[in-house]
Amino acid sequence: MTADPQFRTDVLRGLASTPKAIPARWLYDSRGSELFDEITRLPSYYPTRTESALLQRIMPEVAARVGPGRAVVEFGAGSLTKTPLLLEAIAPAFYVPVDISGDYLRASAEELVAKLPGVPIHPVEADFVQGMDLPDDLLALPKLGFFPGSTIGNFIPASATDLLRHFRRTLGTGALLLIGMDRVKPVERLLAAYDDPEGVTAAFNLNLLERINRELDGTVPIDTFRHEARWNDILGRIEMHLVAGRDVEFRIGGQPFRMTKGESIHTENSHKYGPRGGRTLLLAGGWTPVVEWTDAARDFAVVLAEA
Ligand code: AVJ
Repeated sequence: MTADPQFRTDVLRGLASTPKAIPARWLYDSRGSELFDEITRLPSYYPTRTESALLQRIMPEVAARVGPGRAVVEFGAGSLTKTPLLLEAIAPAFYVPVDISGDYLRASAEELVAKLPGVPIHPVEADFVQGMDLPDDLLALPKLGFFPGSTIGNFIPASATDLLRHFRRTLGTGALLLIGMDRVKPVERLLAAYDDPEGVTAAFNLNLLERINRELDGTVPIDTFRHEARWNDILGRIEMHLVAGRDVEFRIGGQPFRMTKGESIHTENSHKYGPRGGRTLLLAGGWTPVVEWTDAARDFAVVLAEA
């Protein structure tokens, strides 16, 4: 298999820096996406089921505020459970899933077409993180951006702000944005969600090392590493790390690396927001919150904001 040159660059650069860190997007190869899907069904991983139930409950109200005839632009290829809740409720003019992976986009668009025969789908292959323009035939329509899943939490606040500004530029004035954000909650619950007793999140994290060995000709001794979820209180985020259990040396594409016992590779951030922090982030990104909904336990928030 020929590796993505960006994967090689990110891994070699990330392992040469201090502290070691690799961008989270590389966790999601096909095995990683499968494992993430399994994570969303774990008893201790509350975000997916909490957000889905919340979306289901609030959809009549969302539909009343959003109205029909919009182009719904989802940043990411869309989930078969969450996206239909929105599209069935609001009668959009178009559904526009945007994803960097064309193959994934086409496969998921096909499944959604089957589920929602009445909604015209217009997939766009683009890297929404870099900022992008919509096809001309959609420009005249009013827009609703959809960014569920607390994916915004993967970005450090400076990048999250840039991303929200890109969304605003892509969608234009008068646009609305429906976004999911995970809430700060007791540390034990957060740690359980990111270090489940079943070991699925550990397998998801360790899969990155398998991918490195396979795609980048690596000799990383995977058994030497263990998954760790940490709550970083000052930065308000869960961090995933791969911690070396002993001093180790390995090569990646011929290049040597060494790590000392206890040293880690930081692989993912998942920022959690309180009500003020979440809304301030939206405002900093150019979006004015209009309504915010949460589940009864206040575990997860969905915010409707306007450009
Ligand atoms: C897909 C980024 C929302 O941060 O909760 C879940 C990813 N990582 N368990 C999250 C994830 C480990 C997830 N997001």
